Amino acid sequence: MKILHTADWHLGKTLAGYSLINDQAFILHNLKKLLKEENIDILIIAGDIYDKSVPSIEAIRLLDNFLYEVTTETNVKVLAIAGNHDSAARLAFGNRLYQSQGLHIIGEFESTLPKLTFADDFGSVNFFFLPYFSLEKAMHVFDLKFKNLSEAFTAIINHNKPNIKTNERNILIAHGFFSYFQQVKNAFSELDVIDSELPIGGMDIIDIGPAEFFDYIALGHLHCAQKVAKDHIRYAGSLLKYSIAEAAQNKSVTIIELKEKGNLKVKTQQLATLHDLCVISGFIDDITQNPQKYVHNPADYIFAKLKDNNVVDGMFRLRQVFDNVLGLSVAANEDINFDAVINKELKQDISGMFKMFFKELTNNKLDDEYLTIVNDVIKDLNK
Ligand SMILES: [Mn+2]
Repeated sequence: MKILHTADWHLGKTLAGYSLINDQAFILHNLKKLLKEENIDILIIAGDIYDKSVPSIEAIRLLDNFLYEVTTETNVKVLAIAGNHDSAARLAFGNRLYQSQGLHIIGEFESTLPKLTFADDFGSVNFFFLPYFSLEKAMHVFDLKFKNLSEAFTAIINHNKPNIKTNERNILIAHGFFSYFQQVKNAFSELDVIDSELPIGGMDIIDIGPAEFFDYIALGHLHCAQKVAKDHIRYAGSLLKYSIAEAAQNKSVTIIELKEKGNLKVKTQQLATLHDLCVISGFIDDITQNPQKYVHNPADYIFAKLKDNNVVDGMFRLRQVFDNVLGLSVAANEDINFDAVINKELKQDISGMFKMFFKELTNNKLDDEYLTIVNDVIKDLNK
């Protein structure tokens, strides 16, 4: 059985005012081609399918078309869960009807995880659906108090264990911030730290340990493709680069080839995109005179880290050479040591703080005439 694992599509997302809908349509078209080329049996979408709980019409149309084409043109079964960006109830609309078409969308979290079984030459493969859940939701569903999400997740796994045939192949689809606490514990054991001092068990991070017996865990939420300590526990990463911080990441989908129990092959595959997202660094004059030196496709999404200290019309000048400029930063602001500034500010009076604030915003000194006005205002306020 061949499974393609993706997550975090964030359909309908905008980036600095630019709609990414054409980029998303382009990459979904390529994903559909890949499903056919690779003879994929199962497509997993591990949550955050939409960017907003009430998605845009364009985003709904794009998903509707994609799902229609995949389920009618191929034999691929689509298995999807809701992420924290999705509205569980809205995403699940029609799901009982769609199941007969090979489309399984699980929106709402339930204590007994919905299970779906497919067979191949090696026997049964069971898929378990764990959509995004909050601590409150887990406590409500179980009618129990949990200290954190990790405790709730352990309860979910223990509750479902009797339904899991461990001699068969089992796959968990989940959305959340998972980590492997045992690895952290091992790293700290050398430092002679007692359990209660470990920097783990935070409210939001969930220990995947109790679920490691699954043959594969298809995760969504973190946008960088990665394994979680073990090769069979993986984040597929987002479909596209969705923030400037993701500019250096290689986006991919994950393909899993399941053979007999205990035998699986995992690989990642990149998909062609309409535009790349690039962070470039240089002086404004050089960038605008030699744009090809910085970006090979002028239509890419560009964020410019300018080495100049002060640029008045930077965005205007960048937009004359690049189609899609997301923003810029200037060297003067880059170099500010904010901790030092804050500590210094705390020791200053209000007019001193205002002088620094003014300098930070404008890169100019507040002249005496204005300073007198500011001081008068402060005096008035103090009365
Ligand atoms: Mn998420």
